Amino acid sequence: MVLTTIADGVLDVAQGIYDTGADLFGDTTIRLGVTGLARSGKTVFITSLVANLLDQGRMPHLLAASEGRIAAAYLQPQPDDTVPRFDYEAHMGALTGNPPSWPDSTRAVSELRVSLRVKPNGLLAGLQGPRTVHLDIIDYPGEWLLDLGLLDQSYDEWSASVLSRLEKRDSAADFRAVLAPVDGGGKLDEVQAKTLAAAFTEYLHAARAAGYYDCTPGRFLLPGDLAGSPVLTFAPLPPGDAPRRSLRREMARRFEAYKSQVVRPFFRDHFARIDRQVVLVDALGAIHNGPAAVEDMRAAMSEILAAFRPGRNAFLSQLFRGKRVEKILFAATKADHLHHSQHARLTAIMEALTRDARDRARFAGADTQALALAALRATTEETVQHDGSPLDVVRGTLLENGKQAAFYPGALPDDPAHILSPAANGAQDWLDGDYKVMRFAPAPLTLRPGDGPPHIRLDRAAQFLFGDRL
Ligand SMILES: Nc1nc2c(ncn2[C@@H]2O[C@H](COP(=O)(O)OP(=O)(O)OP(=O)(O)O)[C@@H](O)[C@H]2O)c(=O)[nH]1
Ligand SMILES: [Mg+2]
Repeated sequence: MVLTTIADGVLDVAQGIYDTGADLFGDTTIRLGVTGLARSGKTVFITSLVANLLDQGRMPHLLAASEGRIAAAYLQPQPDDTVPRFDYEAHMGALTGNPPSWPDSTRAVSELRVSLRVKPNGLLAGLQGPRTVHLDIIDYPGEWLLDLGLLDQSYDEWSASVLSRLEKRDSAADFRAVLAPVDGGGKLDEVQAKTLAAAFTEYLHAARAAGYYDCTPGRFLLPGDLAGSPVLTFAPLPPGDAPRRSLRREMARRFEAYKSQVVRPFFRDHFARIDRQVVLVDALGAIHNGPAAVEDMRAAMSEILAAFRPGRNAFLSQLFRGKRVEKILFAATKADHLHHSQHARLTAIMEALTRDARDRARFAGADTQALALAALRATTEETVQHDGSPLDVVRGTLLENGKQAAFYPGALPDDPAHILSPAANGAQDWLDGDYKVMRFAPAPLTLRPGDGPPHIRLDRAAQFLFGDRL
């Protein structure tokens, strides 16, 4: 009797440890996913977050840091041997170089482990020594999440939806011309298949450059080591017969191979193991590109976020088996382009942009928050006189010519509906004027010992994402 009670108790403790992600040595592991569409700021976010965890002088809102409980922070070999390491040193080297530059664009998934020795707080403070918390940060392109939608579609369904979308797009003119004479029921010709796939890939690049986000299959844009392989050598075809050895039959087969050999493994090996997630959004960039870009981004965001509702998809539900992403942060990046007097408006736009998706994620039990941040602050704020009245501007070094400039991007509306409604209604231009963006170079850094790079609200993001586990 006594024995079983004790044994059960031991099991309970073991189960409790398992639930908090701790292993038998008492170490806790948190897997933090960082995603967002291309150029949304993932690499800069991770680099600055890691630098600010190694030196916590600028992290007052990360409670464990401000309470002085982080005894040590260091980089360690990551646990996954087959995933490329996030090249922290090279990215940090670029940001702190002379002159500083932005890190190169990254094309695939990568991972980094930061380990923290954390002293307990509260009642346990005097009784226990420090614990180790491993933060495994995984950088992956948001475009890969868009591929989840492919799993529910047959090749014909996918073709029909892609072809109807690209009918109206100028960026697809070349692909339409290549496609027009093709007979999908005819015999497979590898040269023709390649030509079609290449023209389709070019269209996807052009569409993305034009501000569209619905550019799947994601690996066509970011092929990595799959470039040129059959899983990436297909394109949509109009409906019709698909006899044996026909082009259409082979395209459909490759589409299925893409799903089973590219999409599913990503979700299984990376996505399903994430505990906490930050989704980065270059909302200012989209606003600058106009209403169509905002609406398109909103649609892409809600597609992306569908991946966080495992119930929607049989394959995902099976992968997650009741486990869930516990917290999701939606962050508008590059907020240093705006004077802080406008940050609340940017946050409100971010909240509105992701409202649908956030309501559903909350329903699935995840804790969500929206925030405007700058992972690396490249500007300073000032107030200038303009036409006799004060104007809040930011000042920085322009990327294009290295000159100093004061910049006023336009006033974001108090009510996010003024951005989202014209976008949803297909407006061509903003009614109330233009929103500009400028690209600033990173500012030269002279860091005091103990300080990481300057940022805006990165500490609040960290507190929301994993502060509760430190
Ligand atoms: N001013 C400012 N610009 C930023 C900030 N973060 C990113 N940027 C700009 O956005 C660009 C893209 O940032 P990255 O971190 O490389 O974006 P990414 O999402 O990793 O991009 P890909 O790897 O190409 O998908 C940078 O080159 C900068 O110009 C920031 O905090 N402040
Ligand atoms: Mg990157």
